[in-house]
Amino acid sequence: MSAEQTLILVKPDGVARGLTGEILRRIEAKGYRITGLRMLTADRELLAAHYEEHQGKPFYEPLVEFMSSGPLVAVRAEGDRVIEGFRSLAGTTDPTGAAPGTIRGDLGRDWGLAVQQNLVHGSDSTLSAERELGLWFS
Ligand code: RTP
Ligand code: MG
Repeated sequence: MSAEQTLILVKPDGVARGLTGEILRRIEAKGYRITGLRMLTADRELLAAHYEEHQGKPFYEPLVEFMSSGPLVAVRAEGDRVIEGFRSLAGTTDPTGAAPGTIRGDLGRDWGLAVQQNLVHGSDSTLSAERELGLWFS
């Protein structure tokens, strides 16, 4: 049986702030294996597919704007229950409310910004992990 896989993104704020290493360190320290790594600047087409479920929402445009604003790092990570486990490492969407000890709680910012710059994305189900890994690691 192959281990579960998930798609993690270190968003442009994480790369710009020099937190890529710290975020990868937390993923590995937890015991997950990094099996794919890519740095790229995402175009609107890729982001439209990635954020399909959010199209039409008020934060969609600023989100795509932010996500295409600079390089990001796409990570394929593997491990037992890694999808749920990474969401837990990341903390809640809103960095102000995210628990200390989580990536967003310790390092994320959301004040004075058009959209939450919450450092990371993690797939939220096996179905979305499969879909998103296909987009970023085809
Ligand atoms: P992600 O997809 O990035 O792992 O984050 P998530 O599941 O916690 O959040 P989701 O609801 O999927 O939203 C995707 C990203 O959109 C931005 N967002 N801003 N009201 C807002 O300003 C708002 N809501 C969502 C965040 O960057 C969020 O991570
Ligand atoms: Mg999400």
